[in-house]
This record gives sequence, structure tokens and C-alpha cells, in this order.
Amino acid sequence: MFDFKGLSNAVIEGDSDQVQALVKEAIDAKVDPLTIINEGLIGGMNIVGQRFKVNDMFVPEVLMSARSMNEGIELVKPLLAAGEMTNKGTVVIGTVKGDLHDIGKSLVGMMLECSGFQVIDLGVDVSPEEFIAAIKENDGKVIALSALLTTTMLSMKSTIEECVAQGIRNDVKVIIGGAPISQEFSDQIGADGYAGDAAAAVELVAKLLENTDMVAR
Ligand code: B1M
Repeated sequence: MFDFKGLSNAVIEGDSDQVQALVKEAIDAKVDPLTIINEGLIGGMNIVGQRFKVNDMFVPEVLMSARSMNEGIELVKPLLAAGEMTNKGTVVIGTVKGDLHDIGKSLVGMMLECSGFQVIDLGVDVSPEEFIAAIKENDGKVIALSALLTTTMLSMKSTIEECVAQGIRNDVKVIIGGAPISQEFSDQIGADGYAGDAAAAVELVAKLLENTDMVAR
């Protein structure tokens, strides 16, 4: 039985060497790659989040934890299916304006890529105009918006409104996600769907592009 608690603790301590050693051990023991990410790496980051909230951890420590988690994810990445060579559709992803959190967004992007979608990652602090410019430029069919702050959630609504204003709302699907986001909020702002985690985001994109003429563009 692999020691997920040890891996989570290494993330909490921001001990990159230990994270990498334990991830390699898990890979050698043929532990399912998604379980390594969800139980070990994200499990640790969730505890970091709780400690950050009660001022038991501070920004530099949180960043060390995030870095060590990312280094672990990099080792697991090649195992998450090679991805299909054909493009199942182009997804433009980013964290919305005013928001600098990119760990979850990058995870979603990586999983989409591994599942055969072409992913254009615009990074963080992305304005509605930048999302739409990228969709037009790349003939993309899905805008994937991530937000971690309650104060930036409304930028998701602005992005949808900008799609309407620029006359492309019927040509794109907009999906949203991030810790403060819910299905209720998605319905409220008129998004096409909400996903609670990276695996659900892949399923959602596949479902939204199913039976449409939007694929492989
Ligand atoms: Co920030 N931060 N942070 N932070 N930070 C939160 C989000 C917070 C909940 C912490 C807390 O108080 N408990 C809180 C928000 C409170 C609120 O709005 N209600 C908070 C705050 C307040 C802040 C600052 C304002 C702090 C300050 O400066 N006073 C500041 C804001 C900066 C800014 O953005 N303008 C800030 C800064 C930072 C750091 C820079 C230190 C760092 C970010 C580093 C980075 O991303 N490169 C950071 C971190 C790391 C966190 C916590 C601790 C962890 C977030 C994370 O990466 N989780 C976070 C606490 C928490 O969430 N528990 C917190 C791991 C990641 C894998 O999960 O991102 O949720 P997550 O992604 C998941 C799902 O949500 C989903 O899939 C992912 C995988 O399962 N998902 C999607 C995400 N995007 C999706 C998109 C989809 C579908 C699913 O479709 C498109």
C-alpha cells in the first residue's frame, strides 16, 4: 500500500526532493497516475489551503508547496495517456481577470491535452477580450474559465456577455470551474457547464462537443 499521507506531508512541507522521490516510488509501484495526483499531491495542497485560511501558513510557504506539487505533477504527466494525435477540438483556457491562481487551471488544461483536445493556455489574469481574441485566432470551440476568488467570479459573467456582444455566443461553449464555483452559479450566468475537477472538465468538454459540428477544428 503506497504511503499517500507521506506524499501529502511532503507537499505541505514544500519538500520538492521528497515529493519527487515519493512520486517516483508510486510510479514504480504502478499506482494509478490520477490517484497519485488526487490523493497524494492535491490532498496535500488541500491541507495547505486550510492552513492558509487560518493563518497557519503564509504566502512563501504556500508557494513552496505549490511548486513541489507541480514538480510531482510533471513526473506523472507523461503517464496520463499519450493523448490522441487527432485534435478533438480546440479549447482556450485561462484564469479570469484579476485572478492569479493557476494550479487547478493548468491541471485542467493538461488533462484536456492528454485526452486529445488542442489546448491554448492563456495563463492568468485574462480579460474577456483576450479570451475572445484567442478563440477567433485559433478557431476554438470551447472557452474554459477558471476562478479561485469570489471577487473574480464575476469576470466569468463578463466574458459570456462579451461573447454575446461580439456575436460569437452561439459558436462557442463556455465552461467554468474553480473552488468557489458551483452548478448554480453556472446556471445563473448562462455558462454551458460547470466541472468540479479536472476529470469532470474533460468529460464535460467531450459531452458538449458531442453531436455538434464543432469538433476537429
Ligand atoms: Co490564494 N486564495 N490568494 N493563493 N489560494 C485561495 C483560493 C483561498 C480560498 C484561500 C483561503 O482563504 N482559504 C482564498 C480565496 C477566498 C475567497 O475568495 N473566497 C485565497 C486568497 C484570499 C488569496 C489572496 C487574495 C491572498 C492575499 O494576497 N491576501 C491572493 C490573491 C491573488 C490573486 O489571485 N489576485 C492569493 C494568492 C495565492 C498564492 C499566490 C499564494 C497561491 C497561488 C499560486 C498559484 O496558483 N500559482 C495561492 C494558493 C495556492 C491558494 C490555495 C491555498 C490553493 C489553490 C490551489 O492551487 N489548489 C487556495 C485555497 C484552496 O483552494 N483550498 C487559495 C489546488 C488546485 C489543484 O485546486 O485550484 O481548486 P483548484 O482546482 C481544482 C478545481 O477547483 C477544479 O479542478 C482543479 C483540479 O481538481 N478547477 C476547474 C479549477 N479550475 C477549473 C476550471 C474548469 C473546471 C474545473 O473548467 C474551466
